Amino acid sequence: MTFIDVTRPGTKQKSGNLHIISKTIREIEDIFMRLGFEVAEGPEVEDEWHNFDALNVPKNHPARDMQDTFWIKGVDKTVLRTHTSGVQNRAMMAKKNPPIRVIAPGRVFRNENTDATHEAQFHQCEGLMVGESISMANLKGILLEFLKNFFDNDEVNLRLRPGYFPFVEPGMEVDVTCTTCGGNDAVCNVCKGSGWIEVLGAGMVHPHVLASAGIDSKKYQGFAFGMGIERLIMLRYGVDDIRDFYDGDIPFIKQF
Ligand code: 2NM
Repeated sequence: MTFIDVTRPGTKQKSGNLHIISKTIREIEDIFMRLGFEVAEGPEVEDEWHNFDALNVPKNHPARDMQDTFWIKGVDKTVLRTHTSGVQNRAMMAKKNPPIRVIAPGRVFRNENTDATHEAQFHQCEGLMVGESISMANLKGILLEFLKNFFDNDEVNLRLRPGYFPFVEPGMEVDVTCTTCGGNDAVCNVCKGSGWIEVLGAGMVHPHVLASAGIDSKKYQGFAFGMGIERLIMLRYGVDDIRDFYDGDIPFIKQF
């Protein structure tokens, strides 16, 4: 009988790790699940109706242009989704008896030039809550709870400014207390001394959007919001170029 020499140590295996985007999506899901939200997913190749019509985006809206949206060549009325709102439409359709609380994280696509803060593909997390007597107070409460958890800071505050998104009315832009200086640095290079950073879009779901999903907009109201995941990560860790996430640079990826 021959014995194999087993005394030589094996080669050490290098272990990989989840990408910071995957990790952050899981973390965002955990926060919203604790607030009673379900997580929903849907297709990245979407039909025009789910991506635009059901969301009250007018037929002639510039967002539908080829410059802003990737239309699939040779397939009629089909796009790479520009947001995850189609997922929320399906969630509303599937569960017509509110309350509905759902978030839709995932990859989205915009046909635009890339620079340090823009990529042709990035990740979003949208959220939606529909029920009887849902108001902006609920929107503010949920978002504040999310931001405090995400930035792990109870001092974090938010403010709402008017903004326009076709799917909501009224619509607003949401600023968070500057996570770098806390509003205490007049020459802060992140908030430019204003003390606030824009991190989210939000609003009360437009009655047309509820109606497209078969929900009685006289009886039910809802709020919705959308945030860019890369942007949140950049703020939290001080990453200054969105392209770093996709360069496949191992030292960059390993540091999270
Ligand atoms: C945003 C801003 C405001 C949004 C709307 C919906 C839906 F499907 F319920 F209508 N989902 N997400 C929304 C609203 C997204 O992103 C900046």
